[in-house]
Amino acid sequence: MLRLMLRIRRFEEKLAELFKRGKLPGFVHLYIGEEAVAVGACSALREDDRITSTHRGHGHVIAKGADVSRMMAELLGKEAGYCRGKGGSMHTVDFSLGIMGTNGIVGGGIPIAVGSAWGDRQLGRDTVTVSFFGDGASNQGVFFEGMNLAAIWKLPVIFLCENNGYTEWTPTEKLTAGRISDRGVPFGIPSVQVDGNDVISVHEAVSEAVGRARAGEGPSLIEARTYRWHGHNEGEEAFSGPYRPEEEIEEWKGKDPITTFAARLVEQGVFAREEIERVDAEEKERIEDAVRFAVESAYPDPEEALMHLFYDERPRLQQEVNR
Ligand SMILES: Cc1ncc(C[n+]2csc(CCOP(=O)(O)OP(=O)(O)O)c2C)c(N)n1
Repeated sequence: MLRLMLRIRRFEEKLAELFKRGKLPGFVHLYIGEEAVAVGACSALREDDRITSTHRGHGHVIAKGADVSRMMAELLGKEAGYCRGKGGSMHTVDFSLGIMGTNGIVGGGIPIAVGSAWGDRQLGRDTVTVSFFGDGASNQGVFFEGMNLAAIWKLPVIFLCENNGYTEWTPTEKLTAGRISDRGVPFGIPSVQVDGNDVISVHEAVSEAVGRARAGEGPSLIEARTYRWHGHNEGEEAFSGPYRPEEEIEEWKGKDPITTFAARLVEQGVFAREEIERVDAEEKERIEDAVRFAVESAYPDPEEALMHLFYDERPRLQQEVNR
């Protein structure tokens, strides 16, 4: 868990650096500060379980097993990337790892997750789908429509809201009434709020929800309270102006999910401080390798600009239905 959180942190720090140097095309939304949610959740899943992700999705896909070299290649627009460099940050997909895609449409992953869970049910699979989404997305109609269908059909789906306190540049309490975790209650969906900076709390809540989903007991809603250290997107200061008090940012940095978990592991004698430093050094090296791989990879052929835009799963699905 610690290694994966460090991998996400170092990957994203590198993206921030590349963005500042003008080396990264397009927008990126960094996940730094929220790593415990993705890692706590995905560590409760099997490889054949699925996730749907968001515009702030690098952490989710790394936690679900994505290779950082292929991700870096995708972000740099190279052919060796997950979508041959044609998708970028908000379209990273690998169905073989159960990654149903990062998604630039706020709330867009929710109906995909419900559909995925319905499909699994129809095909008699015991897989579970986790839908990550933000507090802003919890105000979208598809969230309520998705919860309704998942509840009446008892679908194996987990709605995992990452409440990081802001929807773009607006504080959550100015947009969002009541507690997000209460929103599952009218649908009869077991709902909890957890400390999203505590990887173990997230892991335990998701494990419980997974157990219910696999047992045919239907959906769950988890609201994980956390905070993003960086802006809504990199470079936002060009147009956003200051909108968060410095003390607030500093207070949340004091609750860093990585340093607090590392300190706990050292205190409990699970790892020595030097071992953690070694793991961190390995992850930094992995990210340097990823950048080298991506920089050296080729751009896709312009002649292929309109190819590979749709994934056709029908032949494989047909085989499964025939079985
Ligand atoms: C349907 C839709 N509406 C608006 C936007 C513009 N937009 C992009 S990110 C964002 C805020 C999302 O906030 P939240 O769901 O809390 O996620 P966070 O950025 O905090 O992780 C908005 C409004 C969009 N991409 N899609």
